[in-house]
Amino acid sequence: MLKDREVSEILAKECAQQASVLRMIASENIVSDDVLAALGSCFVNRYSEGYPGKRYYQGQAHTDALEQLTCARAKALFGAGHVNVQSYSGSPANMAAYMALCGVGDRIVGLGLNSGGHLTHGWKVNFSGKLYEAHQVEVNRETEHLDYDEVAALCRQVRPKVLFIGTTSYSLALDFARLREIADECGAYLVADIAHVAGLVVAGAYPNPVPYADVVTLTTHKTLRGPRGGMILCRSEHAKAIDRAVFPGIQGGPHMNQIAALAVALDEAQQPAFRAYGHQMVANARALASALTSRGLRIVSGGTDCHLMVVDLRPKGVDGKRAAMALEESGIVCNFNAIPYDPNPPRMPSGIRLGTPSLTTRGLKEAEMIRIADWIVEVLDAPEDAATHQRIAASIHNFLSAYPNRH
Ligand code: DSN
Repeated sequence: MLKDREVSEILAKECAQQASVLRMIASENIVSDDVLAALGSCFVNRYSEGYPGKRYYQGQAHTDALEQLTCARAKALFGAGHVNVQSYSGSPANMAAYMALCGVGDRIVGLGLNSGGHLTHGWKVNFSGKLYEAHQVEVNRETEHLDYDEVAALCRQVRPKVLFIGTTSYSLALDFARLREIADECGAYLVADIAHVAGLVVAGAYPNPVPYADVVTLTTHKTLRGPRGGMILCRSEHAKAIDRAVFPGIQGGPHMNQIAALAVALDEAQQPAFRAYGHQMVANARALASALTSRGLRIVSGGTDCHLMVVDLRPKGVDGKRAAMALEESGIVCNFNAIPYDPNPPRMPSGIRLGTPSLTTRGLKEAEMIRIADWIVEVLDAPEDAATHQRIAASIHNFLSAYPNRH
């Protein structure tokens, strides 16, 4: 309980809500009490511009030790040549990758937003689409798979300085070896953005791009189950350029409390239990995708190799926004999401995105995914029926009392 009663009340309500609903936003998770404690530690009081041994402020013995420990853990976990743990989040990490590898106006190729990429992969209203000559590759219209021959053809035509590939809603595993070949063929740097799948990579449940990519960017708070933040892994030859792009290129002082929490999360991620957790996220997503498919829904790209999926709702005649609202009223929280080549506008797209990281952290397994699929379909069949929504929300509240909202 804080002295500030107003904030305390909001906090208490938020905690209660997080515990009582199925949190299926694919980019969210539940951190451990130790990660939370490190995030709220005395490191929040520090200012530490620079890097270990080269700070612009005095009194850095412990911040240096902390940052060195965090980098060592990250290097070991991902097998990377160099690590920078100072990025505030994923978008600044991606900005640093561009700044390190190319100049304003250079050509880049990235995965389109509706094909499962991210704003920072060259989307026109983002810095990446404004500062660079961005070309977007889309998934194949028929298969909704990334067609590597199409990527190669676009790269041959564009000859980008950087091929920037990563996913926020593309559910199939990427072939990083093939992407490396494509980048080499046109003389491009390869950047892999594994913000979503970083925890799966650590668990061995998703391919590791580190042997293939020049630079790998990630967020630390999704499947990796750490604090909100970003991280950059790179080949040693890019270390100086990456570090200079992060500081002083983009940021000032690193958030040392965030780095402390990251160190704790990385230690948790190297425990054997995390390996099982990573594989369970994927098993749960596959069980959910299969149950939804057998109940008449369509999974974009035909299935999932990771912790998430985009569900095409058109078979149910409901749009993504309406569905997401009805699901929220029913105790299921997710986000509306475009499908590839979506005929509907972005604020009212044809799909929703569902993810399993938080549910898996709570201990839910394949059998529970089938129950969740039943609830989801019941809501989608009655998107305007408040009584159905309230009944399901109460059932979910009751059901979740058996699964602690922590780990
Ligand atoms: N906005 C995040 C997501 O939900 O996937 C990506 O940055």
